[in-house]
Amino acid sequence: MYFCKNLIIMYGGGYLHDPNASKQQQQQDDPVLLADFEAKIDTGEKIEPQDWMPYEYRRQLIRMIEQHAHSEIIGALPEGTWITRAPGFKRKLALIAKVQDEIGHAQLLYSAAETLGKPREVMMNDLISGKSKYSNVFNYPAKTWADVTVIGFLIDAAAIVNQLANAKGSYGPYSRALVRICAEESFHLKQGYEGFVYLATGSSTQMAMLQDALNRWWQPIVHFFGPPDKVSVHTEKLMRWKVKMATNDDMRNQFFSQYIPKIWDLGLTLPDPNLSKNEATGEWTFSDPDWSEFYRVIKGDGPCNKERLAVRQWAEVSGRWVRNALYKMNEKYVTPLA
Ligand code: FAQ
Repeated sequence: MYFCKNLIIMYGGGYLHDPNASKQQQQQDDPVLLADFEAKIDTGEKIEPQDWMPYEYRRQLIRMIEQHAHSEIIGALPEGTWITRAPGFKRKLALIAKVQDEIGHAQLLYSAAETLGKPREVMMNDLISGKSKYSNVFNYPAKTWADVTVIGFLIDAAAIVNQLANAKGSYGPYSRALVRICAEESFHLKQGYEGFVYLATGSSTQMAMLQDALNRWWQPIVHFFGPPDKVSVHTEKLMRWKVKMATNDDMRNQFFSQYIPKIWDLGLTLPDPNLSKNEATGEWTFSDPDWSEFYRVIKGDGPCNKERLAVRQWAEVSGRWVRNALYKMNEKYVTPLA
């Protein structure tokens, strides 16, 4: 807590939590400061934590970075359950390293969100109480080893499309964190693709297992980029402030162009008879996925939401003694006799 308070003071993040300001006062932005801020954004300058920023810019960034950080730690869970069952020593090692990287990404992202004034403990409480969102895709089970390769290949690929775009965004700490995260994600993508190709070119049983996993994951992956632009709530404002650098539909289309050909080349199919590309425009046609399922999942009612949060709640309670020990660094501890 001491550390968080220092961060807030250091970066001026108290703006969001000023106890003396009413909500209305906090939301009223000085028009001159706002014009300067928008001019900076237009010239491509980065916004840093100590800079003045509109209330809504700060609020939106906290929302997005926090959801991203939560997605990383929850995202480690479906693959994490496969560490002990990964086929062979090398695949175990690679999976351990990947899962560890995802947790590291969460650390970077929580730190970036903290520079905006929301303490990590509050973010963690909002996750485990179910108040905060995290990516839809991590609420589905990884039933077989093929699921792990689909996650490593296609979900990491989808994350890279999104994060490479966001890495060019206006908020310094977030964009710098994303540069490093993308470098690591590209290794994940390589290990996912290698495992995916191995199954696709293996026995008919391996191929069937992969096809089954792909069929189950396709719709959640299409959902991953968010609702269509015409109903996306935040895109317009976030694009204006260069927090998002591409729309949901553009990112989804880019992902289709880069990865559908790779899937088809391996002789696999996708569970959408309408998938086709207009070569002249580069636009893909696809069946509208079931968006009611997407909203149900992100509101907490997916196949694994309860299980995922239960793991985080358990980790919070059973790791509390470690955090308490860290916060009281000056306290003397008994030296163990044995
Ligand atoms: N899941 O107005 P929009 C990873 C919500 S990291 C859940 O279009 P926006 C690494 C949205 O929050 C994956 N909720 O929203 C890894 C909003 O609800 P709210 C995470 C979603 O923000 C790989 C509502 O719908 N990446 O995978 C989703 O403009 C492998 C309206 O939507 C990031 O978080 C969704 N998919 O655009 C780890 C990147 N989509 O808050 C382990 C940063 C939308 O009003 C293994 N985030 N919603 O209640 C973004 O780029 C954006 O937030 C989007 C959504 C593009 C995800």
